Amino acid sequence: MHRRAYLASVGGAIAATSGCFGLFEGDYDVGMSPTDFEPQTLTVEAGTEVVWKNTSSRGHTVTAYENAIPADAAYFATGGFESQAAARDAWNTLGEDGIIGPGQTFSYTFEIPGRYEYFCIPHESEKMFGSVVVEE
Ligand SMILES: [Cu+2]
Repeated sequence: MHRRAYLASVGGAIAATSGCFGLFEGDYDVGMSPTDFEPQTLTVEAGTEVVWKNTSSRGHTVTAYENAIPADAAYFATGGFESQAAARDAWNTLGEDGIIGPGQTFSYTFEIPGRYEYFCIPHESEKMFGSVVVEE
């Protein structure tokens, strides 16, 4: 069973009442402004599917830092790349491969506890970083 993370940044009481149909149930867990992931840090339980949505008008990526995820976790990146180098290469040589356009989503299910750091390739220099903390 995979659980969706629903707005971890709101209070527990509100989140608890959102159920299957509540006002606060979004269709994503992490939004993307022009230069930030929101929230920048999301904490979920193991087995949670996290959905990112590009809520801005700029193209972004969700690209894991392969040395900043748990050792036995699967690498993840928009575009389905299997390594950080492959994701960067594709972006640079294939023309923004792996991009998430405005309104598009990406999801990844976090099975292994630990801390996962990721970034957006085109806005790394603008410090567009995020992290997901996965608890047992
Ligand atoms: Cu970006």
